[in-house]
Amino acid sequence: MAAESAVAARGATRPAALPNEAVAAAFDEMADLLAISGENRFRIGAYRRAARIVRTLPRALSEFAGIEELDQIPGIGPDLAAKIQELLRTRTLRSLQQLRTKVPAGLRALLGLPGLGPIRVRALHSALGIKGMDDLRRALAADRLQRLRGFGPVLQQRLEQALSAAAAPQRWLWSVAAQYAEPLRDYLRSLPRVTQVEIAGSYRRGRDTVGDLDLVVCARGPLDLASALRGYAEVRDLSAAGPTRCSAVLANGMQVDVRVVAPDSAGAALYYFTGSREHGVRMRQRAQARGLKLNEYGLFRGRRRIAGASEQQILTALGLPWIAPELREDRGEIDAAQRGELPQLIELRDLQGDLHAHTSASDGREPMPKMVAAARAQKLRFMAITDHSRHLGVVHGLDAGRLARQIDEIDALNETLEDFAVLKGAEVDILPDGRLALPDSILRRLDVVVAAIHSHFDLPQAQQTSRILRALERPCVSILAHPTGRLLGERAPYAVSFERILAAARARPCFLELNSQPARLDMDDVLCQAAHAHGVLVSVASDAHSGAELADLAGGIRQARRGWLCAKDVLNARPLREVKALLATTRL
Ligand code: DGT
Ligand code: CA
Ligand code: CA
Repeated sequence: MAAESAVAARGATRPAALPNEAVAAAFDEMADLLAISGENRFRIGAYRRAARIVRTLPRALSEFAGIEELDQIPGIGPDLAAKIQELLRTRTLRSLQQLRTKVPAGLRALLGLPGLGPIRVRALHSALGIKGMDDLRRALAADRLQRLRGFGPVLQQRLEQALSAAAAPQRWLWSVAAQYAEPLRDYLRSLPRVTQVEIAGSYRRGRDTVGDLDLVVCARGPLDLASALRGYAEVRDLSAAGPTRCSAVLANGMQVDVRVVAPDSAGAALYYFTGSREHGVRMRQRAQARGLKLNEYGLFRGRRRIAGASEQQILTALGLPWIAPELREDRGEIDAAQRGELPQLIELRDLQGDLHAHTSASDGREPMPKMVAAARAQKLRFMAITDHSRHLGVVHGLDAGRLARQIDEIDALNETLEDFAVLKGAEVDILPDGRLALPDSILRRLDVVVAAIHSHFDLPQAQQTSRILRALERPCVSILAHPTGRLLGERAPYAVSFERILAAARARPCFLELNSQPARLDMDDVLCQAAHAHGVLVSVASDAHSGAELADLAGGIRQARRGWLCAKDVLNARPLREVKALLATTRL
């Protein structure tokens, strides 16, 4: 009992460490509010850069030992270090609060709309008194934007479209949700009488975005969940509070559903709240067909519970092997499990190397030796350096001359490395007409050419498709990078016929990328399945712009698992010798 109350006291008073994402979000907000206020762009840029640095930091800021250590982070000076310290201590910034009193809260959201930068947002505010999305919607409906300079009919139409899309409920990147979900899970685990806490819902299924968090808490005996949640610093509000179920809203607006269950029901509850809804329906039908009843408390024959403590117990009682959460989407996984034909899903440790990474030679943040060291630290055996080709969009893109020098640099570096190979590569722009931004003469000297679209996203489908097909016909192209161009929450996939691209990739042959950047995760799970069905190997690639971003590969693997991929379906899960041979087949 004494031990228990000690844990209780620790659980109740331990403040939740502020997630790095919250620090990054505060800096982003500073930058936005300064921009709307018309502040100087260097100050704005400093906050934006700091947000990016904090977001890709592999370690929690709360673990740093004070200002001195924070100051050591590359790109973070003493002023920003003090701001981080203030955030960690007080969870806010005085300067941010002052700005908030000057700039209406709703104006910030307008910056996310297409065509609206700080200058236009300021104009909307000063000329029309617009304070947010609703005001803008009304102003558009009443044709009041006509009188403002710089708001032509095309922009007005784009704004109307974007405003209706923005009305959809907010979703969070999986990587952002993780920064809030995992500390909350750990906090709940520290409470007395709690034996198990799992994050369920779409988060556990590894979806690329998450609508809300669902946690299942298993406790022996009573648990005052509501007080526990109120005592957690990130919780802003409890929207529902009962003995077995609470809903909370976090400081950033994220909704959290928490259920408390007894040990006998822990597996059943976890299964139920992991979902998906459609998968759950199928499972209950399967139980019914066997004269059983499945719900969040267990699997029952009449009133007797025959399984419930663990998920595997329930699956076994229903005659099924383990079904990984990533597969529970009602895409045929239950039938495949029944037939014993579920794929042996790829795992992070299966990856042997990475075929898409940048260095400070183009827009990366670290020089090649640092990137290589980071790859080795991740136990990878090879890494392709694929800096950008020279192009309007990328300021430091490589032309043929600089790429030739980088090739020499890689040859020299490889001389010094044991048990690791640096592959020579480039990420080459596909121009609007399907030509590539670099000539064959230099591309032929590379081990891997990653071709990518970085402009003209809104061509009509037929034109976009033939643009890509034309690029894939080029003799040196090995991999089509981020094949749909989507940016989660920002940019829809471009219009293309994937059937034709997959058929071409298969015939050629060349490979498709699953880009692991948290906002890309491109291809999605459905396209991964299509690639597999067409027999096209997938490169699960980091697209890292710093060593720390190699950690994003874990997200790519989650998505690959959702796409039913095994290690043998993934190009860079094969040993280097095989990868080299396969890349050689892409040379016509
Ligand atoms: P999200 O939050 O939109 O990313 O997606 P989920 O899948 O996390 O959905 P959510 O949070 O509404 O519910 C979590 C899981 O709980 C869901 O996958 C299945 C289960 N669940 C929740 N409500 C219901 C329901 O009314 N009926 C059924 N069959 N299952 C439910
Ligand atoms: Ca959810
Ligand atoms: Ca939920």
